Amino acid sequence: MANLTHVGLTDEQQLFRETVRRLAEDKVKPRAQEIDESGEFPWDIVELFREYGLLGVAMPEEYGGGGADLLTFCIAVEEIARVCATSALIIAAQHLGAMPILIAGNTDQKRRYLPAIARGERLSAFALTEPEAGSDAGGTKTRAIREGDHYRLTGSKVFITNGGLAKTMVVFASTDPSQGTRGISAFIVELDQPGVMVGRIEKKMGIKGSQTAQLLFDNVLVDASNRLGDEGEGFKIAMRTLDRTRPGIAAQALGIAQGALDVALDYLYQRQQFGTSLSQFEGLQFMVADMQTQIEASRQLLYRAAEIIETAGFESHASKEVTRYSAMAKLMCSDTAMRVTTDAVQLLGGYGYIRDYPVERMMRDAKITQIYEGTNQIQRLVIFRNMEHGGF
Ligand code: COS
Repeated sequence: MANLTHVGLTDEQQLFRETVRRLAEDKVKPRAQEIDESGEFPWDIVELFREYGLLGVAMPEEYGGGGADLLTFCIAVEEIARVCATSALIIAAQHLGAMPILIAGNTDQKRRYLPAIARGERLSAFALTEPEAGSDAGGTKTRAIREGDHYRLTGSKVFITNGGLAKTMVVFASTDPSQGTRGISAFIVELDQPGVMVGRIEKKMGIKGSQTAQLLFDNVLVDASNRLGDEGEGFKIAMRTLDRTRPGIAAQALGIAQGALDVALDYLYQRQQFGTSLSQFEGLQFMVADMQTQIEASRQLLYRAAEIIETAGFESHASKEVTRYSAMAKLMCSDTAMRVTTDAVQLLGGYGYIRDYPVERMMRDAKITQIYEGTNQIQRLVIFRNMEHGGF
C-alpha cells in the first residue's frame, strides 16, 4: 500500500485511514462500476458500512455513534470516495441528515432519533431545497401551520439525497412567511407519516447509485414536539448544519481527485508510446505534478477546516472562521476534483473516455461536488461575507 502518512494526523487517524483504505479497496472498489451502470442504490454497501460503524462514525458515543472527530470522518469519506463517490455519499448524507438534530435537538429528540441513524439502522435526509428555493434557501415556500399541539406541513422539496429511502428526515418549512429567513422552522418528519409522498427520482450525470428524489408533503401532521429549536430558528439551524457538513463534501471531492490521480499515475507508467513509457514525457509529468500539488493543497485546507470546526463544537454560535473555512474547503476541494478528473481523462486519452477505465465516472461524479450543499458561487459569497476585515 502507498504511504498514507499525512502531517498532523494522530497515530489513531493514520491507522483508521489504512483500515478504511483496505475496506474500500477490497469491498467497495469492485462494486463501483456496477453501481454506476445500474444506477441502483447499493444496500449491500450500506450493510457493509453499518457493520464497520461508518454510518455514525462521528456521532456521539452516547447515541450509538463512533464518537470520532470531524477529521476522522473526513478521512473515511475521502478514502471511500477514492474508489466510489456514490458509496462515500452514503456516509456524508447520513451525517447531514443527523446534523440538525445534533445541533438543535433536545435530549428527548436526540434519544428518540439519533441511535437508529448512528447505528445505520435508518437512513436520514436533509430536506431544504425546493423548486424555487435553491441557492436562495431563505425563499422556502413549504408551509408549516400550527394547529394546537401539531403543525400541518404542506409543500415540496427537490434534489433530496436519500429521498424516499431515508426513514427520518429534517424538513425546513416556513411558519411565518412575513419574517423571511427568520420565519423558517425545522421539523423531524418520518417517511411513513400520512401525506408524505415520494415524487420524481432524478436521472443524473454522476453519483448514479445515490437516490435523489422529490418529496411532497400534503397536509402532513407533525407533532410540535418534533420541531427542532424554536419557531423561526430553522434557517440558522440549516446554515450551522452546512457549516459542519460541507467538509464532508470537500472530503468526497478530495477522494475522487486522489482516485483519479492514482489511476492516471499507474497508466502513465504502464502505457508505452513512441517506444517509451508515457512517464518520460515532460508535458505529462507537469500535468501530474500540478494534479498532485492541487490535491495536497486542498487536503491541507480541508484538514485544517475540520480541526477548526471540531474545536468550535456543535453548540457554538455562528463563528465567521468556522463558516469561512467550511466554505473554502468545499470550494477548493471540489474545484480541484473537477480539474484533476478532467486532466486524468485527458491523460488516458481515448481510454479515459471509455467505461473500461474509471476516470470518466470520476469526472462525472466530481461535477456534483461543485453544486450540492451550496454551489461554489454561493461558497465564494459565504467566504467573502465571513472574512475578517482589518484583522489577521
Ligand atoms: N451560521 C449561523 N447563522 C447564519 C449563518 C451561519 N453559517 N449564515 C447566516 N446566518 C444567519 C445570519 O446571521 C442572519 O441572521 P439574522 O436574521 O439574525 O440577521 C440569517 O441567518 C440570514 O442570513 P443571510 O442574510 O446571510 O441570508 P441570505 O438569505 O442572504 O442567504 C446564503 C445566505 C446565500 C449563504 C444561504 O441562503 C445559503 O447558504 N444558500 C445555499 C443553500 C445551500 O447550501 N443549499 C444546498 C442544500 S443541501 S444539498
